[in-house]
Amino acid sequence: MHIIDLRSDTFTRPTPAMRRAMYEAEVGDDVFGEDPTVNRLEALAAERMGKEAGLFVASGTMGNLVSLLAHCGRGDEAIVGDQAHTYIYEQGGMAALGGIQPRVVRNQPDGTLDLAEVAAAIRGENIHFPISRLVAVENTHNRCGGAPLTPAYMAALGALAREHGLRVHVDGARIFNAAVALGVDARALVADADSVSFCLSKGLGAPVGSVVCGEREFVARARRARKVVGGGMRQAGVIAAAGIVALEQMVDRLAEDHANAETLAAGLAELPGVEVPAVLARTNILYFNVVREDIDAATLAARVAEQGVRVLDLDPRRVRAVTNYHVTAADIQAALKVFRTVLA
Ligand code: TLP
Repeated sequence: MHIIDLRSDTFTRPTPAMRRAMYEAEVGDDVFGEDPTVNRLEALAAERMGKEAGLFVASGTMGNLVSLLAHCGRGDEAIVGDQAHTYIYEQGGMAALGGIQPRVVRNQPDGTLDLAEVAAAIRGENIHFPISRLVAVENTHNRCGGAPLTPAYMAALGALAREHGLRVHVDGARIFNAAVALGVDARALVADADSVSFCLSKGLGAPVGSVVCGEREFVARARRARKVVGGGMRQAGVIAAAGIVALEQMVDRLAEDHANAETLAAGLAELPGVEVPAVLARTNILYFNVVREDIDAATLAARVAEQGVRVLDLDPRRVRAVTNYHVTAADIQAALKVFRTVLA
């Protein structure tokens, strides 16, 4: 059976060009700063983000963790969205490993944090209070329908943060999806942030890795944090090589994933009892709600899986489908046919 895997863009496998680059990669001991391929990737990533320096890390989770450890001390507070990956899906790493207290603000449906709510969450000067150190946002926002945050929003958030002496971190796991969907340079999305962590191993197709970017001093602290969490990876050039190919060859084609997601969204919205929430701009993540008595999200996911279409039921009524470069426009039509059969 031909499998159409829409569970996540994390399922993407390396391209032939990546395999070749990995095979041929020049390597050294990266803990000593001597892996030329890692150094090349870090410089390239920093350049693409408009930041001074970059740090190659094992995963998006590690990227966020070492960024938070580099920004915040024990007992400091980090303002995060209630739907944030850092808050929901990272085992509370900031608290567990960094003693950082998350201060939760509701995410708006478009993935933003309301600036008045952020302002209200910032602590005043008082011996009883923790110190507000950081505000973290997610772009694109995974649980908010893959919504991209705009440069205008980031500028306003950055101004608020600076006014109160807070730093800004962007969980930019899918920052290039945001950039492509909005038609802006990724630099414009992080110009007002002190740090960004973006993933090579999602829509960009690399097998492993993320890069944290920011000022040189911040990256030096993040590098120390990476070491203490066991992320010093030695001859990591073997995987960094695929990351370079990802940045050079896989960014522009994300537009195809977005177009496929839009086709899927439009087709699903026509089916009885399916709701597709609107987004500012469609990226590669699509959530839809199954609002019917006779079938819930888990049953729907199981039924379409029998016919080769894989999606994730993340909540009882919510299903997630993520387009990626293994899924063609023809696959989307085939998947819609399966959904039509199951939901008829
Ligand atoms: N997200 C995964 C799952 O954990 C849900 C996925 O399939 O979407 N930030 C964001 C916004 C993410 O979506 C993810 C992964 C991460 C960070 C963590 O990246 P990894 O999985 O590399 O640790």
